[in-house]
Amino acid sequence: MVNRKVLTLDEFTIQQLRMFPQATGELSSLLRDIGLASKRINVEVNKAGLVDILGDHGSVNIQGEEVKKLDIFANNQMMGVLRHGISCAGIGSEELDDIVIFDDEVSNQSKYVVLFDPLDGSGNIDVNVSIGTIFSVYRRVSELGKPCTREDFLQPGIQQVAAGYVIYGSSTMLVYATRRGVNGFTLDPSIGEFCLSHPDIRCPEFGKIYSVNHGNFFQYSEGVKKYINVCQQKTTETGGPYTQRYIGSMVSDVHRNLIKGGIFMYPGTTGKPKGKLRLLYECNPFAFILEVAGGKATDGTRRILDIKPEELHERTPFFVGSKGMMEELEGFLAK
Ligand code: AHM
Ligand code: MG
Repeated sequence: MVNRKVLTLDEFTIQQLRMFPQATGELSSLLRDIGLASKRINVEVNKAGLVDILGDHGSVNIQGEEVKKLDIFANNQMMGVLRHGISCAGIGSEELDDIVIFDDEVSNQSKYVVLFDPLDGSGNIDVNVSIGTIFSVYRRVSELGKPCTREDFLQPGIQQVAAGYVIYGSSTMLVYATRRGVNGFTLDPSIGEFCLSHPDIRCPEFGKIYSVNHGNFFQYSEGVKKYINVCQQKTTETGGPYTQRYIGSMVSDVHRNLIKGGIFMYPGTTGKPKGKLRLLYECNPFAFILEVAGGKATDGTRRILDIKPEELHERTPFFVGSKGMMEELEGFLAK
């Protein structure tokens, strides 16, 4: 039986809209569009082990990495709903080398641009590990009525209006943040709707989990190594040792730490001083979500949300999580 006490994503966004009579509903409509794309992606991700959709697509993306077929499917779904909706003037995607400006009568009047990683962690698809979609929404700085411009996409993360992710896990969840809060919705497959399951998510100030690729340990800076050592030790201040958990699928790793409390790190290495993760598609959205939930995010020295991007695909070292644990880490990085 359908539980009428539970709000669906649409009902929730409309309820939010009603609290602000001056709002136009464009953001709600955009979130609905993303919800629809993610339901379609979810269907294909669930079938991934069954159909001949797995495997390399044979092309290489702008980052020089293999592209799987599902990445392309997910990219096209996201781009399709946003192009056909009324709220988005253009998109940037981790899978595309350049932005796509929609440039039609309706889109040129749209307030927002959206950046997304359509299927993060897709290297995990063929071993049935949770993967996700990450998105980030900015208000345009270019003139309404005209096509959007590159400047709309290269804004610092602090200008995000909303950010979120979908996790295709043991259940499928959509979590999104606006400045007013972070809310999580679980897909009820029986009605095909995202239902509010995690209202007003707050990240615990301390947690017991640290997440990092230990394989790179000897390539990290001394500060990062020392902090990892502290995570492994029992001290009266930290109450450690902490538990190490690293799925290698950022959406799942950060989602778990957001809910349970913890810290996620993708530091620079001697070979790759800027690490692996992309500022615009991966780090900014999670930095925004975690900050709204009470956590912190830095590149080791700077607040992620203050970084002015120079390129669409730039990478940055990334540290994100519970406020208290981030402050512990900062103590080591400053030394
Ligand atoms: P992708 O965008 O190519 O999928 O890569 C990003 C993923 C993140 O989800 C994850 O945190 C990271 O790569 C894991 O990288 P590594 O295997 O180097 O630890
Ligand atoms: Mg990614």
